[in-house]
Amino acid sequence: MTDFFKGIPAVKYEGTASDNDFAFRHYNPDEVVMGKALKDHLRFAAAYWHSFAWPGGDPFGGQTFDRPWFGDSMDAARLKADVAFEMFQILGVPYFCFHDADVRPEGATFAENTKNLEQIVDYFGEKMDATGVKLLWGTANLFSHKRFMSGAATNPDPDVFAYSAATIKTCMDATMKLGGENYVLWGGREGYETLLNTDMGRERQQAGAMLQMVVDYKHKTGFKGAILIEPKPQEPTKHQYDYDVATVYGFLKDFGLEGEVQVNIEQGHAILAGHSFEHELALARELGIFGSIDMNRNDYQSGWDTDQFPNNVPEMALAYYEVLRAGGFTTGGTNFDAKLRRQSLDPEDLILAHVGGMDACAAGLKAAAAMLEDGKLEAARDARYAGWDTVAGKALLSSDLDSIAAKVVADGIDPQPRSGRQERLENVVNRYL
Ligand code: XLS
Ligand code: NI
Ligand code: NI
Repeated sequence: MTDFFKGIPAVKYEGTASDNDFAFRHYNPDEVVMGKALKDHLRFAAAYWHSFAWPGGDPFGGQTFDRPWFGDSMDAARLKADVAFEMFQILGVPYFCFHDADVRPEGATFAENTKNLEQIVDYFGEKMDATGVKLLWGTANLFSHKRFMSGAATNPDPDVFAYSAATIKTCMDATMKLGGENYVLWGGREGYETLLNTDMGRERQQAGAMLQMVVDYKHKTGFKGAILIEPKPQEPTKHQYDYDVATVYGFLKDFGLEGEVQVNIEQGHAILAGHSFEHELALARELGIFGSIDMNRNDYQSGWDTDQFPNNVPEMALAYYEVLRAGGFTTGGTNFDAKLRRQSLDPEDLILAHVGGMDACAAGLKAAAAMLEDGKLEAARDARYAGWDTVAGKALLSSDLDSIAAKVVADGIDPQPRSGRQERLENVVNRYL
């Protein structure tokens, strides 16, 4: 045991009457909702990078957090792992997620990076066996080091493509060794700053080739997890290629990979793309590529990826409504890709941020389940489209313009506008919150 979280108890469910900061009010892991325990619906994961690797900097100032594991040695990396697994246990999160660069010191060479990663993976393996904590997903950090400043797969320099492919291989190996349930590709700097120096056609082909190699490696190694792309419209590059769910789907179709790759949708990225989170979730469901979520929000005034812990229950209810309509998670889960505010210095801030996020998600999911089970919203939706379930409605879709035109005249078709009843439906939603 380290003494980082000294005095902080394991967080338990105490119900809404509790006055204890270190308690869940809504997240009762074993409570059964729609035939499934809450913990199996939500499949919470803590993100290693923001909680343990981020020093608290912003564009105007550097490190604010003093963590005993900050440093570039294997001893520091092991101490970081000790503390991380202590946090997972205090919270009772069943999963975690990591990038290679979060967990191992940067080596002088590629081979040294790989050796450092392998050592930490073994260390994680022991800790996972001892605690029962599992890996939701692994990923490669192909954006922080300066070698990736012009992209990874989409870099103008083939050597960077090679270095990136090799790094992805080591991270997929690490993920497989730890029984990870997914492998995520977020296009960190896969985008451009200016078209004046960018060959977009080549960069797209390079990204497609890299993704094909990832899928081939999955099949070659027998990895059972899902490959997930995480869309984001901008930041760090001015224009990211994986802009949103629709863009990713177009890309997958172009390279024939729509049956092989799904999406990890982040709440804040959806907002940056000018969508709501539920729009992105619903579209992914309809396209058959829904995989997992990063449940961290942005500040609505600032316009960049502030990665705050989620706390807006009405928003989460609408999001989990779409997740439940998709049939819930299979390999995916709810990852807190969220960081503390840089003034939140204390170890207990890290715990309480997750407690609040987990509780808000649980409250949102329960509200969503109640909305779905009551069926009022679905009944209203069905009624709105009922015409399409009639024989005449169905026949339209396989007809042709000539026949339809003749029918409109013969039957005297004269459509009458009907209310969309939006406010009524919004009122219904508020009854569950
Ligand atoms: C950054 C992304 C990143 C991915 C993992 O905005 O959200 O944290 O989730 O590389
Ligand atoms: Ni993000
Ligand atoms: Ni993310």
